[in-house]
Amino acid sequence: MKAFFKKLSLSRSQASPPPTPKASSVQEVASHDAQLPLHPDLKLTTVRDSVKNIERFRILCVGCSGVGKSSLINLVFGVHKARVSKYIPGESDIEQEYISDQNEYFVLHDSKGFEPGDTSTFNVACNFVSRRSEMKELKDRLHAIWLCTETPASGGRIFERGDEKLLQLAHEKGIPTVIVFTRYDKLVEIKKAELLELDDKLAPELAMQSATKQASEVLNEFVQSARRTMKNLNIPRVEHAKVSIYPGYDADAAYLVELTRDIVQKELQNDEWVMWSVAQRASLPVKIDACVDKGINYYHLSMAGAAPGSVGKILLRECLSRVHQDIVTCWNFENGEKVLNSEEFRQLMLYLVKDVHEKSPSSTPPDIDKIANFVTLVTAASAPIAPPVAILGLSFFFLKWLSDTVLDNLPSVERIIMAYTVDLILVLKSYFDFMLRKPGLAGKIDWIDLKEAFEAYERTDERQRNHEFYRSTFEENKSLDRDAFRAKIRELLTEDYSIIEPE
Ligand SMILES: Nc1nc2c(ncn2[C@@H]2O[C@H](COP(=O)(O)OP(=O)(O)OP(=O)(O)O)[C@@H](O)[C@H]2O)c(=O)[nH]1
Ligand SMILES: [Mg+2]
Repeated sequence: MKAFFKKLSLSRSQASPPPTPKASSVQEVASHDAQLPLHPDLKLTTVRDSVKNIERFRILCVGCSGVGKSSLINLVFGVHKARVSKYIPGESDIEQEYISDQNEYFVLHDSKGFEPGDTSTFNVACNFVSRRSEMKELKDRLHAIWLCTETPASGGRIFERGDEKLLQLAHEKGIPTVIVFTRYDKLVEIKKAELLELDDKLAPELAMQSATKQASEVLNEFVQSARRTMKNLNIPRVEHAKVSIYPGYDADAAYLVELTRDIVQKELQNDEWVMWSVAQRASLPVKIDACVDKGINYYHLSMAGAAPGSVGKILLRECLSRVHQDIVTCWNFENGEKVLNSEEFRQLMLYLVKDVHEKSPSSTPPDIDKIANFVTLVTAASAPIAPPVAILGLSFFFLKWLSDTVLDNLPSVERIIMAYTVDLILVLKSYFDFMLRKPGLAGKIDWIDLKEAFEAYERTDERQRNHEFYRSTFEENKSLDRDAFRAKIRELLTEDYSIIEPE
């Protein structure tokens, strides 16, 4: 996964006045949906509602210089390089907001660690945390803290008194906090070297296996001891995660992302967890969960007569378009607006799901050659603005049906919405997987690679199986209620992915 997160560059702006992003999709989302009311009873917010309200996930990284804060941020948010200022004595760097031009959905505050006797850094940090926790607007509040400390290799105190006090304060202010043990690979390497010194004939894989186990035991002892100290100081339990930016430790970064999401979801009352799911680029399950929980809410809002901007009934094509936009926002690929929200990509998605609408007795797989021709046309220099739908063989009747059909509890409508949602998530997932094997891609999306992702998805028998499922589940006169609908989508998607718990 590391390859995905290689590039990185954060631009810096001052906290006050708040940063003005360039022509950004945050702004586009905000202006596009400015007039959209939420439906308070239903709590059916969409991904775009969360982006509109929260704008960016605001995270504070605290830790001594060199512990690996910037490297971790690069890894988790899939950016190239966290340009971090040199600390100037007396200047409070924590106030500075770092906003990446490669991932605009998070804002980073960076604080050096608390050395004994350095009360000024500590006071500035506490002041910042208190103030940011009390701000009126959700978007201005601090949404999470990562207290970073290098994974200890030998005995000694892990936390300074200042760290303990910060944990206490974060608890009082209700700010989700995780203790992050960085550069974990170094502990594993130490253990491996010790083992090889004892037995130089030990096979490298066996040495690595034992070293991994021993490192985990050593860290666990530190954690238990730190927990005892905190208990004595009446500091409530704070969750922890270990990380490394090195290959082979991807599951640890994904676990940190999942843990952060869980704590944010539990401690904060709003949709900050959705903003987190959008901003991070290290965990597939976190993205998929948010898509399932929020991505199809426009459809449910429409069915409840509460869809934003609706006067009368919503048309199926409009609904698919809103669901599409929401899921694409959640995936937060660089270039996502340009490629994934294009009319051409929407046409490809319709092509992918059209067979669930047709009356033939079994699903027909999409023609890979047609997709290839279509992509060639889309990417050709002399291409017309919208390539002829005819290449894909999207029938006039199918398109007209989508454009004329009003949303209703009709099996044919539910079938298409479910097929579109699941297929879109699986194509994006396929691209995500594919990208990890191509170091140069690093979070960007383009047509040629997207085509390969389509083909990879097509090669799985998952598509065929899912399409048969949609057709059999939504037979004539059979429809699902909101919870059952969501549960089915989750079921179809979770067959294929699972959260990997690191040791
Ligand atoms: N072995 C190992 N080295 C790491 C890891 N993460 C970061 N490093 C290295 O540690 C050094 C410091 O990393 P940074 O990410 O710049 O640390 P920082 O906490 O941001 O440091 P300041 O910006 O000075 O506060 C760099 O040389 C990184 O390459 C890791 O997981 N394992
Ligand atoms: Mg740094």
